Amino acid sequence: MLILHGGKRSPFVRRVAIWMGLQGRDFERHPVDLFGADFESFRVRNPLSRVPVLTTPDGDLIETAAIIDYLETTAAVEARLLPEPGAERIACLQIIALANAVAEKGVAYVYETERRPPQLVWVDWVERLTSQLAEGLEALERQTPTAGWFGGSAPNGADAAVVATVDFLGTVGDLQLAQRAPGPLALAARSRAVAAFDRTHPDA
Ligand SMILES: N[C@@H](CCC(=O)N[C@@H](CS)C(=O)NCC(=O)O)C(=O)O
Repeated sequence: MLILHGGKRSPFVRRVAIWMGLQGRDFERHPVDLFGADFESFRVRNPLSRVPVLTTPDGDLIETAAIIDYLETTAAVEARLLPEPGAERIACLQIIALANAVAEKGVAYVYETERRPPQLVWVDWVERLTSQLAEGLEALERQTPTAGWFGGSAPNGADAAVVATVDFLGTVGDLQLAQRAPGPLALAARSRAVAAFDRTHPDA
């Protein structure tokens, strides 16, 4: 049995959870309290004490991209969520890269605005993150399909990444998602009809 370590809010953990759900895999979820009790003990799975970690018959895997590579290479061809090598795959991976970059900036924004003591918040850094998030969201907006999926008639890896990012940002202060990224928001709303997305939503 595969075990996915990490909580519901993390956009990286969620991307892996959606991915496994769309591939039809069984897995267990193990939440981890990295800012509390589990910080030191979790180093046995990831020396940096970060999630996601996927426990597999081949050992503990770290880093979302490497975990996804494992899931793709161990899945039957028809269950894969990335197109075959070529132009379509490059385009799909670029959407995933953009969604991932936006998620990274969102996580940095959360650390700065929710974790740092208020008297130590670096205002210029928050402004920089806010502008990077705005530009990244607008780039996602330009590329998101107005109906259906990035994957066409069925969701693919780009859908998993964009939905995970947008739903995570929905848990973060006021980033003006409705103005900046109505398309990705609508995609995330449509995705709730699919169990792999719905069951893993941060509110679920
Ligand atoms: N590049 C990493 C990023 C993972 C990451 O930043 N995870 C966050 C949760 S969203 C974490 O574990 N943070 C704890 C820390 O960095 O100390 C990946 O994609 O796996």
